[in-house]
Amino acid sequence: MTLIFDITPATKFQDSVSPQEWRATVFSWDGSQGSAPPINFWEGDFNNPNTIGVINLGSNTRSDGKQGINVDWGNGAPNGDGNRLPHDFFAMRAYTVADFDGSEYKFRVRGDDGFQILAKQHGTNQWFYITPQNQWTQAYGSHNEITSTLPAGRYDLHFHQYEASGNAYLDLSWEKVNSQPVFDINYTSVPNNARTVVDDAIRTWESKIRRGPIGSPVERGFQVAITTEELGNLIYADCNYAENGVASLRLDPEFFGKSYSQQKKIIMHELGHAMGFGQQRLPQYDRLALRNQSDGHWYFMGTNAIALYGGPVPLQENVDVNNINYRTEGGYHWAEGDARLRLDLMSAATLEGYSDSNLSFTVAALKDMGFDTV
Ligand SMILES: [Ca+2]
Ligand SMILES: [Ca+2]
Ligand SMILES: [Zn+2]
Repeated sequence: MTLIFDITPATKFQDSVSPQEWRATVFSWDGSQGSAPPINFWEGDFNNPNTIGVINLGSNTRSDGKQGINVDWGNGAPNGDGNRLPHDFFAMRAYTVADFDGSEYKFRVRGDDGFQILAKQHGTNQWFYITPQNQWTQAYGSHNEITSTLPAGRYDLHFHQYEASGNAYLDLSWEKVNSQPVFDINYTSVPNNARTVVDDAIRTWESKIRRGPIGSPVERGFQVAITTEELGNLIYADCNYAENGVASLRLDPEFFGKSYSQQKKIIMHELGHAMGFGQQRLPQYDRLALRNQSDGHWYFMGTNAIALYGGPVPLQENVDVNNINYRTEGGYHWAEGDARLRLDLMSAATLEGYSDSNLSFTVAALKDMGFDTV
């Protein structure tokens, strides 16, 4: 007699998956054809002849709270599902919904055996490659860290992964790169009645400056320590350059007798010094504030400021204040005698009320110094 085995072809299956979970289509691949499956192993998706089925890899929020996935199947099959899935020579194409806000994100990934990370923007269907396009990346030991800036929007964040033999795992996460605030204020002994105006001045500066000169101590933000101190007649405040990442802003008791608008201008002005305006110890300023050899006067020589002014921008040579020992001679304010510069924020006279329209020469100079201005 002949015994006939009725071989039932494996039935492809599709488990249900929500958008906040990882939907993975699992494929088999032929290990005799090479050490890794072809990069386009997934083409046709569910209709590919090597497709085994669609599984749910779980939430896209990991147990550590990060976005991504962290699975380790050891020697076993994905999800420990040895009834339906192989433990070697499989590959998968998985995706979940992810939102990005247009800023920098850091992706961290390690996997066994190889992987590819890519994202498809909803709406445009445009692809973005987090790891290099059309190739497998491997990182068995420490994580690969990749910084990527995707246009703001919603995406299907994909990973492809293959397993030859032995262990299989994938540890993938992404998070926003923390950018420090430009000003990180440390109120040491400043009275409460100055906090509102200080916060206001800082918010105003932060709306105009994204970051300091690359490589400078104020590139990615700095601290300002605020104290009150007797500074002398007609000196309302002073501030050094945040050379070591910390600036000391001192407020004279006279400061508190000024109007809100005057106080704001004074604080804005002193924070300009904290960032390096007029500070010869900041090379990005010092190289642009120069004494003209033929007329003996000081000028600011940055191209943006020159374009705005229509020539070298005159700097104040002597300021009628004393005991400012961290400045050196010449060139640390706009020339007060110049009608167009007199009201600008970084002229030495600061007793007018603050106005957003009196910032143009100062902002042009910061741009010349390498600040990323808005
Ligand atoms: Ca395995
Ligand atoms: Ca392996
Ligand atoms: Zn000043």
